[in-house]
Amino acid sequence: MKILVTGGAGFIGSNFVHRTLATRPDSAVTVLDALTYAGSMASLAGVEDRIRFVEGDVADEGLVDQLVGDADVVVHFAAESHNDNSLADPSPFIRTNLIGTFTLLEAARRHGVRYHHISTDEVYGDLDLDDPKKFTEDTPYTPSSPYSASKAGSDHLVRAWVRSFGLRATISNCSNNYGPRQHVEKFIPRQITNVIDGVRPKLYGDGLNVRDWIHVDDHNDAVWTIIDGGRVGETYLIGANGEMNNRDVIAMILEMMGQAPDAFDHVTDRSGHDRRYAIEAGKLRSELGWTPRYESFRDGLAATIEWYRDNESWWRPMKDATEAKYALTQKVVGR
Ligand code: NAD
Ligand code: TDX
Repeated sequence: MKILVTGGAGFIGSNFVHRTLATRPDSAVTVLDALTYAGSMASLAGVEDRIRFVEGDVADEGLVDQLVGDADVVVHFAAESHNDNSLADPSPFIRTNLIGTFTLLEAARRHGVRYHHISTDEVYGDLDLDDPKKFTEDTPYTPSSPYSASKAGSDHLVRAWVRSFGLRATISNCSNNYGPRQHVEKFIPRQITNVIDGVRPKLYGDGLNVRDWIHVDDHNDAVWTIIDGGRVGETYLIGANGEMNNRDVIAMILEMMGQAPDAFDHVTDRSGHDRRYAIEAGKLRSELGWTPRYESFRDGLAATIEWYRDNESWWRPMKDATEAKYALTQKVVGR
């Protein structure tokens, strides 16, 4: 199968490429990635010789047309992905997440190519901490940030292309991923690398915000399950019952790294900060038989800490610039 992976030099996309080559060695993988601040060839180390890498923009119509025309399936990971950045400057989010998706959809329509769209649970807004409900495929869209609104818009484009043009597409909306090769701007890698550097972890607001954690390999296995067996036109939520509040995650990281569980700083809260995400993945489990392999968040987190300890050369080049950016907007407000 010839697979076009957009965003394959980013966190989830690069893990998808590694996993695809390990589990489906006959696949012909092409990666299209613009190598923004979030993309790195180092994330494809060890497989560069087994893939075709194209540096380019998903909003480049001519390039996208050529690459999509040569594929059996497109898996679209490329995006501007960080909420904090979308608050500082929404414009690249509109261009990449909306115009980029539109460009890919048009090419997939012209060439009749199967398309899988990678999206997020953030399109559903947030839940109260004591709400017994979780997000399902029927939850209304109420995105909070420029990032989540741009992802919501891209999902709507996909649905319109299915209904109006008969595009053979599926969508998945996944919860928060963790694992190797995640940019140090994101919550878990930021705290792990801070502790390695002797810096106190940084908690936004009261830290009671809940995220529903899933290992990146479980996400990517679910994506393959949907490409293989999902019904065209359908949306599948992906999650692994990993709800935990940020304060508890920081305490776990500190404890696993030999520090006191309260050795963190409270910093300025994120504007519009979503309170809680929680996924009900029953449709994916019952219809397609998917189950996560990582049963213990603690074990997955321990392996992730180990990866950052062993791969400082991967994250060191991005650490100072990331913290310098945060320093412009975040102040320590308590200990
Ligand atoms: P990431 O920021 O780590 O990687 C994004 C990749 O896309 C980078 O390699 C970057 O260079 C590339 N890219 C950005 N703009 C591009 C453009 N215009 N053209 C081509 N390439 C471009 O992101 P991630 O965390 O790996 O997220 C991947 C996808 O998964 C995104 O669509 C995101 O919305 C979705 N998602 C992420 C999570 C999560 O927890 N990280 C959860 C659910 C869904
Ligand atoms: O230093 C921090 N301290 C902190 O308390 C950072 C960077 C984050 N946080 C909080 C904010 C969130 O409640 O941790 C939580 C997780 O933050 P992020 O890693 O920025 O993720 P989130 O905003 O939840 O979005 C992530 O999951 C859904 C991905 O970045 C998105 O791409 C995905 O769609």
